[in-house]
Amino acid sequence: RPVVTRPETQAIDMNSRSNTLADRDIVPSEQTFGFLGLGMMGSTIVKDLIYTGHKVVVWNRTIDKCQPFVEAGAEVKDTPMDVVEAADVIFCCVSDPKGAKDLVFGNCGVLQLKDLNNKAYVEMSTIDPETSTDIGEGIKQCNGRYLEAQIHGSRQEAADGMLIILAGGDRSVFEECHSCFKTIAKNTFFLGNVGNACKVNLILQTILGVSLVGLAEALALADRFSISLNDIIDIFDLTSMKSPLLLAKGKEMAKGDFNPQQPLSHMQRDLRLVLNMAENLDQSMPVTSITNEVFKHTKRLGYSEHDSSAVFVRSRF
Ligand code: NA7
Repeated sequence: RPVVTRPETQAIDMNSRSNTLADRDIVPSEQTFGFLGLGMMGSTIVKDLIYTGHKVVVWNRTIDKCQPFVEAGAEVKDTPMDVVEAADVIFCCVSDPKGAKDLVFGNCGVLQLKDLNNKAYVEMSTIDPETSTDIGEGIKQCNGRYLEAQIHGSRQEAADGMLIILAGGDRSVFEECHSCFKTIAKNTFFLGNVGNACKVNLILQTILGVSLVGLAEALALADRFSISLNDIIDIFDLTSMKSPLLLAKGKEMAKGDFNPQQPLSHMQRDLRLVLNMAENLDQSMPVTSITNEVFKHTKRLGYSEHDSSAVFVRSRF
């Protein structure tokens, strides 16, 4: 079993700006925006929201991560509940459905406030439709408005302001977030009821996961034949199969560079959520099931925090 080193944590460069921002002509909303969760995605998003003139109040479980945002002009609060009190619209962007629910229903969570007074809660963490429905109902029962706004894209696409926003729920919240979405995304879709955006996001993740495992297996076979992976990628680039993502991921596999753009643990979480969704519908998804097993095994080999392209390591065994 190889010794696996954790990928280096990339520090957020508070001074970097996506090239696209200058062309977008953003007029910031005058509302106060709360932000819960300053991981890689959350940090990148908040940095750009501050830069484009939005008033932002932040909270993160590991409080140290808030410091650069204080220096950049954000206010920091001690609990999620405090953020909700201080903001009109509150975004949440944490790792998984459990974390997303904890922030709403847990101690010092959003619903401790009892009356949300028509404030808006926007869930950006990748979650399943059932979790989103539960969160949305909790928020509505406390007189709040709810929007699921799933962010589709890699960490680099977030840094470039090139995410795709998939939204469902309260349309008035969607409109109120216009200047924020315009800051961070190249496209924004309103898909109707709560749950729809989560479904679409997870369907897109299914395509991604299955494609990566196919690519990894094919490149591993080439490697066994001692065929240059760079040659395969160059030829692939000339075919009608080529896609920017598969080319980029193929190059990462060839180099063994698994800098986490789409962490492998997130990909496996998404496949698990997809399979749970399918289970409830008796929908057969044999290829996705096997894909999930491949990602699970790669996690066990120590590649949780690497990029999803690290599935190549497992395929080579
Ligand atoms: P990261 O960089 O792994 O960051 C995860 C964030 O989630 C980070 O702020 C964590 O806080 C936070 N987190 C995780 N679990 C919890 C719980 N239980 N309670 C509170 N906060 C929590 O992920 P990304 O930023 O790349 O991605 C975030 C989401 O965007 C994810 O759903 C993607 O699919 C889309 P910490 O700093 O560890 O204290």
